[in-house]
Amino acid sequence: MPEALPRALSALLDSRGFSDPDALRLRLSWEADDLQGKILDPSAMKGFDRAVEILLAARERRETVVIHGDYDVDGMTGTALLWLSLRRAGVQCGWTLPRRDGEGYGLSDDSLDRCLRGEGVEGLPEGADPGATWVVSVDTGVTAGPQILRARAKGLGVIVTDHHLPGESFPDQAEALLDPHQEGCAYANKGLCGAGLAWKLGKAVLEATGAAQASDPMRLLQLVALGTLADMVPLTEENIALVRLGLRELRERPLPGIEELLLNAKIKPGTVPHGQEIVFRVTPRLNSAGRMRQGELAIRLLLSANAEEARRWMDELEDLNQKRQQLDQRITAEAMSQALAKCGPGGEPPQAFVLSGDTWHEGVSGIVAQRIAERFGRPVFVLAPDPGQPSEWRGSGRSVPGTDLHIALSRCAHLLEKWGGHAQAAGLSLRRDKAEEFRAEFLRAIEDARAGTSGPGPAGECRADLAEMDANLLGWLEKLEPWGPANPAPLFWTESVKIVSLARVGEGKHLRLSLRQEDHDVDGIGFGLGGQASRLSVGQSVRLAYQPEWNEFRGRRQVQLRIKEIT
Ligand SMILES: [Mn+2]
Repeated sequence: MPEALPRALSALLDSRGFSDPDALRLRLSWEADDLQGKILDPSAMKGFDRAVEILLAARERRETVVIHGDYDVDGMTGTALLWLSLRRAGVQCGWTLPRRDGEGYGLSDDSLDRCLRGEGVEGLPEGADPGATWVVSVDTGVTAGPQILRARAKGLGVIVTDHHLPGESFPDQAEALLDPHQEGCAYANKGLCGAGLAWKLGKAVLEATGAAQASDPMRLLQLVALGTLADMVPLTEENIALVRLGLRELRERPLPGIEELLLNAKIKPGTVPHGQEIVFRVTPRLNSAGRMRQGELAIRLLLSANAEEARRWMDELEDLNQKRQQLDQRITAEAMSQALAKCGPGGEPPQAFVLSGDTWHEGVSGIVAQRIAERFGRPVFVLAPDPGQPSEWRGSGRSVPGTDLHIALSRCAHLLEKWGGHAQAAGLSLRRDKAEEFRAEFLRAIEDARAGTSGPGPAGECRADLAEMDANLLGWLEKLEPWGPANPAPLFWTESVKIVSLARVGEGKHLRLSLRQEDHDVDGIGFGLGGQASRLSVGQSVRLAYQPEWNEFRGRRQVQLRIKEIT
């Protein structure tokens, strides 16, 4: 197979370090057998066997197990699939999410007490004692040591499944702690997301009870694919395999709720959706429920038993989604003007931004921070009032490539009530009277983090000719998907490209170009590049960095370039 690869693809894979023919073949494979071979044995994970043992014993003793999720897509898909698995394995279990008013995020004293009392727990079998003996967290819990200790004193055992980094140390108060990042954990895929971890736990319990054959855990990978893509975890080999298998399941055997979701997102039925379609059209619909702190809606949709039920939950989700879009627009505009006011006289941005508003909503902080970070190329925290804690801000942070938010936050830890996250995205709780101090300390930490990193050179990872951007290459590139962290969409570059025509489109924000290299013509679109029109002219020779893609217009399908940089 490798000899049939187009030159530009070989060069790309070479530059990414895949030159071994076997590794290459697997990297491009969507065959179920190849992909299943990439799924790692979970018993290498510290705490894993202990967690399975506890759940099997709880099943024997008919003790109530409550799955305690969290509000993002990863947490919600993980909660849904673990419930489906444990129920099929015969465990007496229900699920819950933190309550909207007052419980905060993750495992809290209030939410654990509520599990003990059996309040607000959905999905329990009829006649079951609603009060929990065990709580299994999904996608949360590594920062909840004190809460777990307190619950334990009241007779509630906690199994933590999480993939985040803790604030200071991992909670050894848990009966079992599963997090690939913890010290002494031999599990090789440190990029596994919360839903992936929950899936492995559910599958192991199903296998141990002999129910795996009948209940088909592979089908639930469709939920793991959503969680993995939405959480922006690095696309390691195992994660790529989980996503590809899950995307196939989405097409071949969608759950009723997923089918409704795909329909609503206008994904063509019967096709394997692209990762990008999932991230831009499918998961945001689930996310809106979580961000508005009504994640129950999303989970009920995912657990719908039939199309009729799924349609009902989908309608409610759509209403919520529209409310969220309105909030998003208003807060983005306000945050943008705050950010502009902090720029220097020549428009140069500060090292980082900490923006806040009393009428802002935590449900859109992350997306607003993302937009500001992209617009200015600087790390951003967006702070909104905490609905449960009037004296505190809740913040969502987004960073830019090369600047580690987690390290910067760790330097501010003494000012924060709660914090956690990754290099590129993080969250925090902060007392209002500490906000100014935090702002100053955070800017200093970011300044130090950025010192010594040189400015970016010209963009592009692989040189190519425009003539190479053809249907054959695009077909091969699809096989390399999904794109995301650690497997970015390839950026090609070409020199000596002549501008044949150029026009500003979309109220002047974007740039549409006709381009020529030797006798090869191709169209290009540069989103957000409208401002560069004034320094470009027809006939000029430029260097381009771009991603090739399909453009469908009036039934005609042709290759176009999505232009990222013109120099
Ligand atoms: Mn997660």
